[in-house]
Amino acid sequence: MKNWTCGALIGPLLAVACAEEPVESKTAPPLESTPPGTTVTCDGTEPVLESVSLGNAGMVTGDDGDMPGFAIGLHITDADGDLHRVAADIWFDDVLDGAVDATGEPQLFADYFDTNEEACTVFNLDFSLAVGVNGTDLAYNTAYEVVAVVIDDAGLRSNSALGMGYTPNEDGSDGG
Ligand SMILES: [Ca+2]
Ligand SMILES: [Ca+2]
Repeated sequence: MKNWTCGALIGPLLAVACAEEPVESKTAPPLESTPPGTTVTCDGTEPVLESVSLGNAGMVTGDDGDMPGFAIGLHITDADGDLHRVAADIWFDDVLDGAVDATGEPQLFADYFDTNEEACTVFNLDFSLAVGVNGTDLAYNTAYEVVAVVIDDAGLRSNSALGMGYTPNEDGSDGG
């Protein structure tokens, strides 16, 4: 299992930066190494988004300085192990009805992130986006429903999954 945290800002200047959390790797043993320049195709199974969890990501730094971060955690599995590169589409709303309209363009697109793991060896991935809360695109201390779809290295899309949680307060303390 690998855990990754990415910072993201909603808005026209969307930026996503990721860092590996210092957790023990429990992924399967590496397969044969891949010659440089070779495009690897895994077995072509679709990723499965097991759950979406929301919480407080702590303070994140954006163009306007530090702001509280809304953590969107994605727990992903994929039988063909091609979670070594993943991307995600994310939609959200603040109407708590158990659904989010995900038919239009995603409000947040986490572009492909490379774990630098060997191709076809990442079967489980916890991927966390830290989204800056500025009080306008996302309100402080407000319950949101979030729907995400993840995309594996081959471009195959997962099921959509929904989570609900509170954005942090303006001072970064837990909302709710
Ligand atoms: Ca796959
Ligand atoms: Ca809703």
